[in-house]
Amino acid sequence: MPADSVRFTLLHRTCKLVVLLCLLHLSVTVVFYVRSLDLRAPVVQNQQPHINQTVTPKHDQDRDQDRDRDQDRDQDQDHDHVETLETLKKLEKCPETSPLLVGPLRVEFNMPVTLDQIKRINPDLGPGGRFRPRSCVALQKVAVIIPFRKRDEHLKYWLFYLHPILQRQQLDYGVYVINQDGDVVFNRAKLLNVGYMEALREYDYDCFIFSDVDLIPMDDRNTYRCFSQPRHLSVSMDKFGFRLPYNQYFGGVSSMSKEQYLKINGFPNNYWGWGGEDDDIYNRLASKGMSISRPDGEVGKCRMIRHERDRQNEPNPQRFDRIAHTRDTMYKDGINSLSYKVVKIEKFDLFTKVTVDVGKP
Ligand code: UDH
Ligand code: MN
Repeated sequence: MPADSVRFTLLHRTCKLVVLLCLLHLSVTVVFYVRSLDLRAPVVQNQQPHINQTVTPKHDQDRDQDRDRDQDRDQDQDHDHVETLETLKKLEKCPETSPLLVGPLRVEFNMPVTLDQIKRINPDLGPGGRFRPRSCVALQKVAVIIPFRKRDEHLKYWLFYLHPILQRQQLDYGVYVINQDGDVVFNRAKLLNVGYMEALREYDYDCFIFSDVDLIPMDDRNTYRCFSQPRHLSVSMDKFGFRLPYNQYFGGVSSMSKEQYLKINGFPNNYWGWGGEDDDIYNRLASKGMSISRPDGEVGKCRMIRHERDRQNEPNPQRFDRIAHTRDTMYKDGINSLSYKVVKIEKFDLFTKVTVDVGKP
């Protein structure tokens, strides 16, 4: 082969190699560029649902706590800026379903909780356990009424779990603990009537949640608000094997609008001791042609803190006789015949405590 031809082949091969290398380099660059685009999108999406969370879903709770703290710090810094923007534009109504909800929650009662710690993880609460969302106007003004006497340990867990849930539900709410003064026999329904009256003296609430102190929802989609019919919220309790004990059951946690409550003349005042008052309330609703609205069994799951029967709250032997006559008694016994004496009103950081003398049987 002539020398020229040898040189040409060599040059030709070298050029081919250079072109191949260029192509290789180009494709590697393209692959890395595309991958970097793919990676960036999901990270942004994953960060979204963590905004404003305090209690997190079952499995991620511990890991998320540090991250949430960091985000809270960032949010505090952004807060002034957001506030100015909000005052500039008129706030819109909150959406029908809050975007902050996380679904199923881990609920346990074996760790110690303190009021200070609960206060720290709920920095947006106002005195007396009041809250309203910052970014939108809440759809309902909700008073949460808790009948109470000597259950401080249960109340701590209630506050620990419920405050973050109620905030994620974007409610304009206040928590009222109605504490029966003295040691005479307990009267749950009368305390609920007192709660209705006392909450309304403070703010123009349009919805009332009546909750036992020892019941905690296991899913934040179980919204503590009012519906077009009276709502039973604790539909699937661990103590009843996560089932409804009977169809007419209305005990534990329920909600009623002002209108629904007034239509049945409130609750009975003369059920002293344990039992029957919830069935009386059911009879009142039924006699007014109302039906019970409920969440489904999954969303309505909740846990009751285990406890012994309290002193001075023995089963009421008169209860069967009384619930047989609801339709005759409901118009003279209720919110229109309620009498009580307020002993003390205390505004704590996490709740308002109304101590009340409800008299005796
Ligand atoms: N409550 C008090 N203090 C009392 C009694 C009742 O705060 O002394 C309130 C409290 O909000 C409670 C609610 O009234 O959640 C209902 O009373 P309860 O929890 O005693 O009713 P429950 O049906 O219990 O849950 C019945 C007694 C179970 C005894 C089980 C023994 N193993
Ligand atoms: Mn109980």
